This record gives sequence, C-alpha cells and structure tokens, in this order.
Amino acid sequence: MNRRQFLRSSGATVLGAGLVTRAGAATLPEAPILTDPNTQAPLKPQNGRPYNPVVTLNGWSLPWRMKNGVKEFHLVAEPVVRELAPGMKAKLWGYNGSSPGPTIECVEGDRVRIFVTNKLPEHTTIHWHGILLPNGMDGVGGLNQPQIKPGKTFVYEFTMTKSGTFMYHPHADEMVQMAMGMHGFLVVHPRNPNFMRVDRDFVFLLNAFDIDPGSYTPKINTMLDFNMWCWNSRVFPGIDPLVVRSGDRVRIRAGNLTMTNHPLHLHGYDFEVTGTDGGWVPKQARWPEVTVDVAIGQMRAFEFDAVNPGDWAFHCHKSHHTMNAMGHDVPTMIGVDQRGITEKISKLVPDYMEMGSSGMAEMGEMEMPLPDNTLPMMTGQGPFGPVEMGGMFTVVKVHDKVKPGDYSDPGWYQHPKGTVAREWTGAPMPAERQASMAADEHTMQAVKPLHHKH
Ligand SMILES: [Cu+2]
Repeated sequence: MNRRQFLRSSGATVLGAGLVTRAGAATLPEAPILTDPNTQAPLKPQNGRPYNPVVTLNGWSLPWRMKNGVKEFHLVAEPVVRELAPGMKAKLWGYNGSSPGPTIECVEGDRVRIFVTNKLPEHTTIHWHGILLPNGMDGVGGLNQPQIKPGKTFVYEFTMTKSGTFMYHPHADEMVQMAMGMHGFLVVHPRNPNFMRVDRDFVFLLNAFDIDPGSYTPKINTMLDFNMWCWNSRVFPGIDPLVVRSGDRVRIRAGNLTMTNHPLHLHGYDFEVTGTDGGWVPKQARWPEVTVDVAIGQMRAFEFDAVNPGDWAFHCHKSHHTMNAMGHDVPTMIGVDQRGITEKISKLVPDYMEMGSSGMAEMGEMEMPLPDNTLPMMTGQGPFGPVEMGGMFTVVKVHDKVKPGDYSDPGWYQHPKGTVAREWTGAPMPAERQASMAADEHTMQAVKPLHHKH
C-alpha cells in the first residue's frame, strides 16, 4: 500500500464512521435488471478510475455504486426468460434478469464488493474464474464457503490485482446451474487506459443448451449432445453483428463455458491473440491466426486493424455449431432415391416431405412446418439469398460510414462494382464432362476417371 492509498483508505474509515448511518451502512446496492437481449451501449464510468468500456454482444454491463472508495455491485441469481433468437424463448437461470448475467467491469487496483442474492429454488455460489484473490473469496461451495441458501445474500470482497479477461459462474450444483445459463463476463481494465488501447472491445461467452424442439427448459443432464450453440445465450440470426468503423483497432474477447472447444474463425482478416486466461500476451510472443480455438473454461482476446471493409462472417468452425436444433440426427440421404418411399409414406402421413436427397441446402430456403418455440435448423437472409446458418454465427460489419462510438446496424455492405463473384456466361464446360455430371446415380465414380486423364 502506497501513501496515497493509505491516506485514502484511512480517510474513508473516518468518513464512514462519521457520515454513514447504521441503516445506511446496511443498505444493499441497487440490483438493476435487464431482459432486453439486444446489445446495449457501452457503460461509461461515472466515477472511479477511468477506462475504455467494453461492448457485450447481446448483453450489458452492471452499474455499481462507489462507497468509501469501494465499488459495490449487486448480482441477483434468479430464473429468467431469454429469447435465443426471434421465434424461440428459453426458461433459464441467470442474473439480474438475463442469461448470461451482466458483464462486470472494473479497473486494476479496484477494491470491489459484490453482493450476491439468491432467488433460485436451490443454493448457489459464485466463482470468479481466473481472478487472483483470497482463498475464502473463490466461491467453491463447501470448500471455500457455505453455499448461499435461497433467499440469502452473501458478500464477496477483494482487490483486482491484474487486468485481463475473466468470467463468473456458480460453483454449487455446477452442472445444473451452468446448463441453465448461469454465467457472466468479468473484465478488469488496465490501470493505464492507454495500455493496449483499442477503439472497439467486444466480449461474449460461448454457451450451449439442450432444448427439445417445442419445449422451453434445457435438459440439464446432457453431457455432449447440445442442440443450441450460443454466443451469450443467442443463436444466429439472433446474434447482433459486431459493428466496426473502417480503420478501427478491434479487440474481441470470448470465454468458453460449454462442454467442448470452439474454434472461432473470422473471415477477411488475420489477427493476433493478445490475451489468454493468464493475462496479456507480450508483442514478441504473438502469432498470426485466422482461427482461435477456445478450449473449455478458457478465455481468449484477439485483435486486428479493421482495414478490409465488408460484411465478414464470424463463426465457430465446428459445422454442427452453426446449426440450430432439428438437424443433428437426420439420416444422410445424399444419393438416395426417395421417390418410392415418399409415395408410400404420403399415403399414411399426408404432409410428409422427403429431405436431403441432394444435400440439405433446401432447408435453408423452405418454410418447414416446425413445432412452436423452435427455430429452423439453418436460416437467415442475406442480401444475396438464404445464409443457411444457425447457432454460433454472426457478421463483423466493417463499414466506412459507421460513426465513432456507434454500434447500430449499418445495413449490408455495398460492394464496389466488379468485386462480387458472379455466374460465368462464356463458353460452357466440355460436353464429355457435362455428360459425366448428368449421370446422377454414379456421379462420384464418373468424375474419378476424368481426374486420371489429367
Ligand atoms: Cu463451436
């Protein structure tokens, strides 16, 4: 503790004894609630050390109150209803009205006091994932503290000793509570706001649910076979675009609280991993990537200069993770002639529709009859047609006309003339090759001899 800190804290003690009434001292900070799933504007700090706030994708940051030099936050663990994308809502557990809970932002050196009220039907705790803190504040129920019983409030208090990218989640009936959507992001900003300064700093959690089509509550015992692969409890097309102004320095941070790893792939750019679980990566130790794998329980921050304008796809590269429910267990039908079967089944089930004889792209276009509260397996419309995606997919929109500090959707990218892939209208393919493609039953075998000729 340096002299200034000592003076401040000793002064605070005197102030506290003189000015705060007993009732006042025992008052909980406000616990703001937000149920709107849209990306909220960055929360500019009203007091305390200055910092450059993050933007939580389809989320928000939790306001605090400053009390005698300590930042006081109030989290309320409670059941919430979350829209995963327009057309589907889920009954989850979360914090302060949302799943994930609000992002907590503070600054290296901050003393924080976090009140946690439990409005769940069972006990809980919060573990501050990656934060270096006293053992008794680590939040592992039974090991470091008694669990927080329903209706009770606990207080966590510690000093943020290092900046970086962190998370919070329960460490009590963990499998159930995480499967229900209880987690949140925690960002500790560097003490010097100019350290690794960026223009846009996006954060989101990777999370997953197993929700049967037509139902609302996740199946909590699922180990691997999840069907809703989410960024901040949202799936495409419900995930907002990451809006960027051309030329901005951009940081994207993700934390993984699912049961598998997610290779996050950004189109149009190479980037550098600048932060890991343990802190910032020194410049000399960074290497270029176009995909960063975020393993279970890990956090990653990566950065790039937004010099290539466009609407760039940004997604998990596990193709099942860019689909919504319904499609994962459908049998492979490519190359199968279903005509006879369709006829027979149609007699029994009038609405029966054959699917997938030539791939599944048709599902991205057609209006399939779906149970209530169920999203199509792949969906979304782009300026050129169906996007045929779901799950962990969105777009990084790098546009010239975006104003500084503006995160509203600028619409689709207007491509300069002659820069879009187009249909070839010149001389057709040689007749021999066309004939081989027409032999639809044995397409693969027919193509092979042609390759041998080359
Ligand atoms: Cu994934």
